[in-house]
Amino acid sequence: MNDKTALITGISGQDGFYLSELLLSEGYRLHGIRRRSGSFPSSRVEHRPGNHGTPGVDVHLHVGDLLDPIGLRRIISEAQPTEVYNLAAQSHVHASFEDPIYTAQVVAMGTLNLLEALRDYRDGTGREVRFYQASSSEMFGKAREAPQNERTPLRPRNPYACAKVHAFWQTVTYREAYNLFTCNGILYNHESPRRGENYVTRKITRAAARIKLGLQEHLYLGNLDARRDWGFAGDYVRAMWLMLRQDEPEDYVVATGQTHSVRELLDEAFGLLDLDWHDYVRSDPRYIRPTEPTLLCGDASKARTQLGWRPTVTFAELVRMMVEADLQAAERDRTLTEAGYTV
Ligand code: NAP
Ligand code: F7E
Repeated sequence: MNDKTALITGISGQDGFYLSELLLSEGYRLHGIRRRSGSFPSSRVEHRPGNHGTPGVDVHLHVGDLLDPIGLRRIISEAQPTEVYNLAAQSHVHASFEDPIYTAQVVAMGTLNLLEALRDYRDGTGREVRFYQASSSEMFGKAREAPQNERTPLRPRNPYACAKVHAFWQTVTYREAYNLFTCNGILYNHESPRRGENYVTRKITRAAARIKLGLQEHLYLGNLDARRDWGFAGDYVRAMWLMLRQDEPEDYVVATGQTHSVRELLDEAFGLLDLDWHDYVRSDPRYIRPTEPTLLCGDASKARTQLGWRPTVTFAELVRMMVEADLQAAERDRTLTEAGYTV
């Protein structure tokens, strides 16, 4: 594939940011889909290279929505992508209990809209397109074994995970039925300074920084005993890209293989700022979920051997990176607050 043109749905999200950086550094022409009502212009998209005509940087942002199949077809025929990365989703698990139908529409039907548009594009033009689907460890849900790998049965435990299971099997089906090059990356939690503020890692690192600078008094959390296999988003988008570089399309688990509890995350983040989290953290039952997965811990042996992928950032390094970024942001907020602005 000499003509490297990628289309990213969900480009304004965390992974969209890191994947854009990677693909631009690999010399891709880049097309991204952003929602009209979404976070644009915003710091999550606006700062990106190419938006303001940076010489030598080829990025085109399209207004679109996974729920608009006609718009998707128009964007695909304009972009003529050789690779499509489907990162768009209502990706918050707790929110999916509150908005199950919307979550299913975006995550399940949205993915199907995209696959159908790609199948017709390929059949109509004869151009091959490779497709990455952002599948999730949440699909393993009530797993009976840990660590999980590509052969572990899917037992989803929340509306988000059920919708991801639908999208997962559609991605497999389009590979087997229509000979499309489609891959599922079954990714475990991956975080970064660009993580949304309502996911537990970022909620904690941001609060720790703001408490340190006197901008916040308390932090309200749910289940502190929950454990996750947390890695760095910058590492994980590399695995996505590597999957589409293989001769055959397959599905891969991407994980660190190590888990930590929310308590350990608190120890690490507050400890970096010489704070004792017990003095600040309060329990709020609103953040407790109706169900939690059993132990989600990934076995990424296949990604290691076939893709040559491995994580480069440890849990402690990840938390440090996030705390440092949030401390800088909090310092900016404090300066603005002291100057009389509301932040
Ligand atoms: P994220 O930060 O929540 O980004 C999701 C993106 O999807 C945002 O850009 C959002 O746009 C966009 N979006 C939402 N609904 C849309 C719609 N109807 N049409 C078009 N775009 C829409 O998620 P992330 O952490 O980058 O994750 C990327 C993908 O990987 C998601 O599919 C997620 O479910 C999956 N995943 C994530 C993890 C993880 O730990 N991060 C693990 C496994 C799988 P707005 O900015 O307009 O809201
Ligand atoms: O929760 C517990 C919560 O919302 C992690 C998404 O990217 O990864 C993410 O889903 C744990 C849960 O991520 C709070 O109960 C306690 O056990 O950061 P989270 P998630 O649900 O694991 C998967 C792989 C995805 O695919 C998703 O798209 O932390 N927890 N107290 C809390 N969680 C939140 N959000 N807020 C709390 O106050």
